[in-house]
Amino acid sequence: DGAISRHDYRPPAWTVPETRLVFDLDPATTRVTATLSVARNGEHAEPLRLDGAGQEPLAVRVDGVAVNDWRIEGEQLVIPLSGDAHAIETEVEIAPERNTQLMGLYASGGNLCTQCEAEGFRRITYFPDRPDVLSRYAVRLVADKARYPVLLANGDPVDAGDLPDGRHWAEWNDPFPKPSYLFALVAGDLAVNRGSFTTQSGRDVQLGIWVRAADIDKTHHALHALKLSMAWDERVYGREYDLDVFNIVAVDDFNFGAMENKGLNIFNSRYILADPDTATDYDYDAIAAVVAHEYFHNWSGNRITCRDWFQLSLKEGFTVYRDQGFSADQGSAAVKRIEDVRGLRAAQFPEDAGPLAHPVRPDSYLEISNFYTATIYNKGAELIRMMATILGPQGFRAGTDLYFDRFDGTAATCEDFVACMEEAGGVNLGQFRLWYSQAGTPRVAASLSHQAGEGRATLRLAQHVPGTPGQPDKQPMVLPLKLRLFGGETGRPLGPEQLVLLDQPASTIVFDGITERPVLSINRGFSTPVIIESDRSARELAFLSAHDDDPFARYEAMQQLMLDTLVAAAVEGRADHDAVVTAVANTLADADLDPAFVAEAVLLPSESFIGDQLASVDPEAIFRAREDLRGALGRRLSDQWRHAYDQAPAGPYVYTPAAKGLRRLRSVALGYIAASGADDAARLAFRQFETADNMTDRQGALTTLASGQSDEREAALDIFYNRYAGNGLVIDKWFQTQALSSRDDTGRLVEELARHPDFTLANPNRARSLVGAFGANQRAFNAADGSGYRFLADQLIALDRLNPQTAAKLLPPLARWRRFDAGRSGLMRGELERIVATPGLSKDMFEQVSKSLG
Ligand code: BAL
Ligand code: ZN
Repeated sequence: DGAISRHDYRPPAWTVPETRLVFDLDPATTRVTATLSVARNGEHAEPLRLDGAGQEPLAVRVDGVAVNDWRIEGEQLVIPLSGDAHAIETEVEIAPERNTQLMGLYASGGNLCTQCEAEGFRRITYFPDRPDVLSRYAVRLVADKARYPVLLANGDPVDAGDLPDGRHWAEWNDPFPKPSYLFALVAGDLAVNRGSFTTQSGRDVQLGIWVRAADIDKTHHALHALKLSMAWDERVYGREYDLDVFNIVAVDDFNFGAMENKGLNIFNSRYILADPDTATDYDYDAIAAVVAHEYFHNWSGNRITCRDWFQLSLKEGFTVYRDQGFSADQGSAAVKRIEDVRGLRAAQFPEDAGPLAHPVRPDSYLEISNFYTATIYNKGAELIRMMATILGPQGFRAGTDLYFDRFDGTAATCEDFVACMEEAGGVNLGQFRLWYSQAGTPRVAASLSHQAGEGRATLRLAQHVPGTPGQPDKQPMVLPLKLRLFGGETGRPLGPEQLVLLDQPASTIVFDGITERPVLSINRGFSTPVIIESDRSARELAFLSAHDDDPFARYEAMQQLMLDTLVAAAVEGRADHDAVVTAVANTLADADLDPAFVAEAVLLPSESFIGDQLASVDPEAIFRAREDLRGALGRRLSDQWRHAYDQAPAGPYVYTPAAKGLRRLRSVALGYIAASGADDAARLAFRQFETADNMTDRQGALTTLASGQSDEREAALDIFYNRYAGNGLVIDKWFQTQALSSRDDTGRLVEELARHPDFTLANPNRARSLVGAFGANQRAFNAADGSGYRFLADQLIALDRLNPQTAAKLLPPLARWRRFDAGRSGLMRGELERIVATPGLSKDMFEQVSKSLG
């Protein structure tokens, strides 16, 4: 059935120590001449197999002599070879301007660029397109000089010159052997913001951020973040940069967020371009995080790459963990942890609980593009975090040093990484390895009892890992749980924080010397990515939300209290808001707290996260329960919200943790003022919208207005659109804000927006801003008449023809059909069946839909 299995891995029959590529670049027809030095790998009589994508080989030469005994098998070019080492030359022609998949060489905004991960290089030239074939690349680019004055590729520049016919050339050499997925070139009319960085050993590196000339003023934040990342990786992991240049190019049409090509990162422009007028604080944070992530890949991904794509989390999980650490060090570590856990719960937990669940190291796939998931990335990062917790800071650093040292220049496996942790940390991670092979989010039942007479507390823990596709029965995992007891009367900690490794199905922990009624703080810092089912009362949760010394646990207690309240309201119609109102009031009144933390703590859980707690999702009941609680909080704490709203940072916009926190709290407060039904809410929001000197405040106000019914709503949307017409990234926000709005007619508005002249499926950011955002809008998407499902299916069928990879990533909202009532699930299934019956469906979409139905 075309599935690829991890257990079928075999080392490559031929290696390619050296690769020389010549590109005669043109958007309509680009000629690629590839010369591969190939070497037989071991004793065998296998021919050379080069991956392609349907190109016609215009010439095949072996050791300089044209041959015709080659054949095409499937999409591979098969060349019989007699000796142990040969020079293989092929020529093909490709058409970048017709490449709508945005994989391989393609055109974006008048420039030419590449994206090769995972299997895009085969769309450029014939090559063993697998990550364990590492080659040294020398590249010559030839192009029209007026149209493409800038010619970039991996590695260091060698030479450049002019040709007689208005064309010019540039040569680049990358001394580091790399897999083909890290190949990159860019030809374009670009301006550069240059910087430099001196490494810890004293080498000067030229940095360049390349964008269209009009955007050059929006590159300072990214350049600054790059320098911070380079210094951070030296300080925290001892990793130094290794080439003379490091270039980043921003392009508007991009499937991923960015790509870590050696020495030539190519970025989705949304993760480079920022100024206060067009980018929110969230954008600034994300830019720094993605710049850091791609830079960190230079070691965790490029110097050490993956043996095969089943090992994807080796580089992605580890690199996400590294970028999370970097971001935590730039501001509030507590707030960063809260944001990361919220992201994990929004994307990874539902994935792990549905038909697309897969282990962090999968066992099989049809299309690897479908495995760039929250499980590989974010759950993968949690696995690294747990090992760091188990080993402690010194042990973990010794482990990463050993890993970088031992596997530098190779293609490694997840197992290699874990073995280094084990060896350097002096621990046994045998059972821990189940985290790589077992899918599903473990559930931990925790129950604390107090034997007052004996001065003892007893904590009973039990774990359960739910069945997932292909894995009905699970073994118990190793769960590193940080916990601490607090005195319910005095608020004092009853002993230090403990790290408990729960590795049995059930376990009992006894605490002696507990005379005061204890309250349980568990999974502090979210030390293990599980669902805790505890029997803590509303009173205990409110207590922890005010007294826990771990900020994450404090946030978590508040979330649990809110969740319990909202679930009771949605399921039983019981609307008892008192405990939440009191707890939120206490948090708002606590002057010692960081406003950024307060903003996170007082925010209600999302509609979809509430839905995840229910046996069957009732989108309308959840929406109403949440709106009721928002309204009650808004009305009953009206003065407190007004007070928070008035605490604006002084002076013009600055991107600092303190100013960012105040802006965030203000926008949350504005949301509650609007929820209260206050007469002046829309006026207040509109005034903020009009007077804001930055996008954070402007979009915050627009978000509040977009869900309402006021006259100001229409006015603000028009002003916003006209002000930013032509700025694609901001117009994306205009589409997204409306797609995420919670009005009774949001579904109809989204259908209208899909007919807007600025809407196009050809640009992935635009497609995601409308179609992706709408899929995340639980109530609107799950309209009982199935209109949301039909809309998504129509869009996905159209997008699949252009760009299967981006289309397939937007499918998961439909995969959740089992979570809904019979009416909705029937309608969702109907759309899945319609998609899968579409002639010419991509492998990407087929895999996602068939697994969803299965
Ligand atoms: N490697 C694909 C993009 C990223 O994760 O950095
Ligand atoms: Zn990555």
